[in-house]
Amino acid sequence: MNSTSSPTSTSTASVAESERTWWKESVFYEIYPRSFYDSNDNGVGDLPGIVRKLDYLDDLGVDVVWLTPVYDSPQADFGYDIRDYRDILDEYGTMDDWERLRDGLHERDMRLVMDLVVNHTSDEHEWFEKSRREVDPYTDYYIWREGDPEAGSGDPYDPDALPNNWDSLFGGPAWTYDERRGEYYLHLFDGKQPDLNWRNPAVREDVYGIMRWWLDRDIDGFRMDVINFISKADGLPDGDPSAVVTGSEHFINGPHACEYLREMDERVLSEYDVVTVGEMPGISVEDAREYVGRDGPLDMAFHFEHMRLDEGPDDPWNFRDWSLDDFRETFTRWQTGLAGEGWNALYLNNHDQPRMVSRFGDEAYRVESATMLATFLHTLRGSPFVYQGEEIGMTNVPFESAGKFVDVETLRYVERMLERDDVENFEDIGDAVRYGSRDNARTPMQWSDAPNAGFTDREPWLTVNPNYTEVNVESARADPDSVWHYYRRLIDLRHDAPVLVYGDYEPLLPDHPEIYAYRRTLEDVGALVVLNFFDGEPRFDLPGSVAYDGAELLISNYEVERPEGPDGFDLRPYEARVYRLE
Ligand code: TEU
Repeated sequence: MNSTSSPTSTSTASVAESERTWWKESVFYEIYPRSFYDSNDNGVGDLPGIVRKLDYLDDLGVDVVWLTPVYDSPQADFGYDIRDYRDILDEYGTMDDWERLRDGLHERDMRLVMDLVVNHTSDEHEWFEKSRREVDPYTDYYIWREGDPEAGSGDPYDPDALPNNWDSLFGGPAWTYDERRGEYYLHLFDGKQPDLNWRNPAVREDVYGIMRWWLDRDIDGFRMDVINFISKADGLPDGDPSAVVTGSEHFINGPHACEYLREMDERVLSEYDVVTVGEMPGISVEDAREYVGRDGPLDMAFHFEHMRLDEGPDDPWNFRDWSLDDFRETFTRWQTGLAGEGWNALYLNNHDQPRMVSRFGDEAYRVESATMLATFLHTLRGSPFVYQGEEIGMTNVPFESAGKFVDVETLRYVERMLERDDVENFEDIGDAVRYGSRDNARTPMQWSDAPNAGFTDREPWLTVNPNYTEVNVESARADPDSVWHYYRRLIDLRHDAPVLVYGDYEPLLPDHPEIYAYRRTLEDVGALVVLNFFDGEPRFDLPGSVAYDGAELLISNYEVERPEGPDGFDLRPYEARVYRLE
């Protein structure tokens, strides 16, 4: 079904040497270790499991693996709550296993990026345990405030009692009262994830020490968790109560965030040839220029604007349809806004988001829409991030009941909603939860049609998607028309076509209701990308500005009969085509 021709390689000589770096030319692959592969049959994925799958990653052709947290942790937020930054969670293996993974990647010319989670720690981290007992130097390692636990009703969680009105991103107040210390501590996420006090230079010094410890173990970079949340506004003022997350204007891109990252760059990062990707909810293109622009401290940023397109303006769980106009406008703004300034980190899903096929594609056209979206991801200016399972077109999960969810954000939301008078039972919110829950992304990787999708021989820690009998690596690899083989071709194509990496981006047909088309240009080479985002069959009329004569089809997710008309062609549902233009 799919056709590819081999791209006539262009030289990269036309890209200024100063612009070229390995990470711009890399395809990244995100691994969520808990769900990747279980080597010791306890139902939980682990590091030796990843080691066994290294040839799989090599065959796929990806260049860099981003490993989400594998550190020692009580797993309240599955690793984003770290108890010891210099140790591996027992369930996942040992430092020796980690070294085998790193070496195995390096032997295959792949790189390893670790997750740096330093906006907060676990409440079981030694620093916090000492901080709550006011043991120096840890007393001010976290953000403690007195509040007024006796105020109002005498309930320490009476809104009048709390130090301010900020919300946690997982819902409920961002403050927890600690009986022992007699004060509240700030946590922008779960109560088991207290925020570090970045104003304290000793905290920053300790973070840099952790970074050096890993960098000296020869890693190739960091993905930095909510790194634009590390600075909180002076005096922690009340936030606008009408905001989706109250207080967020006082901690997203806070006053010293960039300054701390510059210090981190000077003190640590500048000494290593590594890549840094900041996860930055709530940043605009202008903010991104400060963080990742020419003089910015980091290399790339994950922004969230396209993740918000189907979320309600007041309640993110109140999902609505996204529109192609907004989608194209958002991507175009980021493509042009960072042109010549910075580099995009491109993604359509990750371990926190619904599966991209179920969100921006169509499960009824699973293969077509997965490959169309993949074509989009790999032909924009920036570095594509593939999330495990995306390469076989994994979808959202038909969770049977409320009891099947395990993610803290989802559970908190369900709890909160069930307290409301207008929600009688789970099924009243079931559709939203099934669509939006982070658990969709976290079900086990589907390796084969064996029981539990070949992920484990025991009961897995989270439900397996029942479609594993059809959607799995083994059958995808056996089928030349599968999503998996298309990803391989696309990754090869991007490696061989500098125009797809470095070329300028120019949207075509900016108002088309179904087609998203654009041109990439690098010196005298162009690429034309035409994507049908829906299940209709629109005609693509070639814009007059595009010199299509002699265009060569580089990749397409349908068989394309040549020659087509000189002024355009009809598209099939979710069809994607990329042409090379002279
Ligand atoms: O996510 C940050 C973040 O903004 C999430 O709250 C995200 O928007 C939300 O989950 C979407 O449903 C990072 C990590 O990727 C996430 O797994 C962690 O839970 C969070 O930080 C706290 O460390």
